[in-house]
Amino acid sequence: ERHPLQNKWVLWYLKNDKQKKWKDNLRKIICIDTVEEFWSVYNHIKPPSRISSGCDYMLFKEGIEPMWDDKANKDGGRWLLNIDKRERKDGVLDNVWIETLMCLIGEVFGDSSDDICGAMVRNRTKGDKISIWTRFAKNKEHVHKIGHVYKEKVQVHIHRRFQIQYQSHLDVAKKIGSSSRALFTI
Ligand code: M7G
Repeated sequence: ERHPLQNKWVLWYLKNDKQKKWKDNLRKIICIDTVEEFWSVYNHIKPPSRISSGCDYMLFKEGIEPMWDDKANKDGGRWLLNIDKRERKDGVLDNVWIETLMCLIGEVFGDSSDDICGAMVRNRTKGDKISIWTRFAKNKEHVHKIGHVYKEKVQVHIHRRFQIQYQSHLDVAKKIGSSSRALFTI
């Protein structure tokens, strides 16, 4: 029996090859449109804690590329969660990532779910990160709803006080990277 997901999702992988441009390191792995397919893919690939440093996984709605200049992302932003390196041994990164994937495919954001574009996880020596990308940074109501629901969901896995920050892709792209200004913090 097959249980279709409400949306079709594409899993992407970003390889860390510094010789190449960012976009040339991006690979589409597979399109996922049933619950069964989701678990078979999930069980088949390495968890984010075990991919090489500098690599990313992304899960985005079919038709949206996991980059700032896609038309669905250009006016959007991300809720960013920094995960402390010391939490690695407790499995926090992998647990929060699967929770994040469940939020996406489970469409837990109610009438704000349409504003979801996707999510990514970055394995970095300087500190791992997970982010949820939303369509319109100016759509405060949806941005807040998504942030609050998301924080509540991941809270279960993080045994410390933490905050998540919302940044527009425009600000991030203009860079000073992760230190770009946050529009909202919760
Ligand atoms: P990072 O250390 O993975 O994340 O660097 P941080 O900046 O949040 O700390 C991200 C880097 O990847 C950026 O500085 C860009 O060079 C590149 N990059 C990331 N994204 C999502 C894009 C994108 O959408 N387009 C392009 N051209 N580069 C990107």
